[in-house]
Amino acid sequence: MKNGRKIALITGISGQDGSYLAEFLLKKDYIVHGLIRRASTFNIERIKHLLNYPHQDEKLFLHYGDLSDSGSINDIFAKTEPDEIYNLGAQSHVRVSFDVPEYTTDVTGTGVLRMLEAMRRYASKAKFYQASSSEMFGKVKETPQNELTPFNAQSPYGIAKVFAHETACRYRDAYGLFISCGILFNHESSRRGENFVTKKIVQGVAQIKAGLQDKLYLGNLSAKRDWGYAPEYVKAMWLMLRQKKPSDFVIATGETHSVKEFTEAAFKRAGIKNYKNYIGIDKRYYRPNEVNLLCGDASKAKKVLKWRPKTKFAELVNIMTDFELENLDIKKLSELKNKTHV
Ligand code: NAP
Ligand code: G4F
Repeated sequence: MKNGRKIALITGISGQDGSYLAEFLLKKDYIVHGLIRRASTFNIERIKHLLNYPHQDEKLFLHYGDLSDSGSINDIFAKTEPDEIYNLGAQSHVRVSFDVPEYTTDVTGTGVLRMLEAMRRYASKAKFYQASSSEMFGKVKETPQNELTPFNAQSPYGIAKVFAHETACRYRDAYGLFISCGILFNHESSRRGENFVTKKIVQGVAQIKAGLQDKLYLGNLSAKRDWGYAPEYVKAMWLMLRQKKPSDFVIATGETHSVKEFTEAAFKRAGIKNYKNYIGIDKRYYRPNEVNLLCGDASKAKKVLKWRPKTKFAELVNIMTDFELENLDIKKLSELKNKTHV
């Protein structure tokens, strides 16, 4: 605490969830510290609007560090003295984790161990949120999946998240630390990374609508996901740290839809008929192991956290598609105004 205000430390603050969470906590008058990586371009597009929020000092601070580097993590803990830690940083792309398995294991798995060790040494009274994932359920053993469903991870990413999750739970038991894990199912928004399927689809649809692209190439269209809306999911993270006791919670909508359904709905929203004419399959986007079906049961979160998903599939597709259509490059659009697929 500083001057009666809570201090939060967020890893992954430059990502989709980190940006929404930072916004949410700043509105609640937290002092927010974020860990960012050095990149050749300044990688804070999603949070740059928060840097002077709300035009006062002492609100948002960014620190260079890396989940692969214990020294930087320890320094940030010692320097910032957080009350709440939200560990969202990860190499979070499942397909890419097959290309860089060792790196993914180090950042997404061992990185969590580094964070927990730092917490044990420098912030043992703090509360810790671990970003666990429905990808841990992998080839699912039951449907829908809840907090007791056995894990069966299929990717280096999923396996790293299982390691991270189990380590977080054991640190909670062994050292009496307040550590809660949110097992979040897929959640999307206009801030979603461009190489995740929902964002790729809506961007492709907008480009096709504008005549800037002929076809959208995808991988496995039959995979099914439980897709929710990211801003609602970061509130659940915060609610988990408001409880008397730490625990694990599934956060999901309880609905599952295929990639094909998402694609069809996005083309429909853009007013493009015969969507199949604009879709191509590229096997490069297939994974060595696929997770065919995810569908979450968030009953525990509904009961204990009083959390509920508000935005369901159809509305999510509309929000994401409308954003891309509204943000099309107007100049290019006017050059191409005679082309139409409607
Ligand atoms: P995201 O947009 O990919 O953001 C990942 C964040 O981690 C970025 O800020 C990234 O920094 C940072 N990061 C990557 N490697 C790092 C490293 N070596 N050291 C420090 N930071 C690093 O992911 P997201 O969708 O916001 O997801 C947030 C967390 O929830 C992740 O842990 C993800 O695995 C997990 N999760 C996500 C979902 C989902 O559907 N979105 C579902 C379940 C769990 P750069 O900006 O520099 O790349
Ligand atoms: O959008 P995706 O890449 O997300 P995925 O693999 O489900 O992972 C996301 O959700 C996890 C939670 O379950 C998070 F933990 C993780 O960090 C990440 O946020 O792919 C969704 C589905 C897959 O089945 C994939 O095979 O879409 C299929 N797909 C089909 N064509 C594609 C494509 N995925 C991508 N990225 N690109 C395609 O062209």
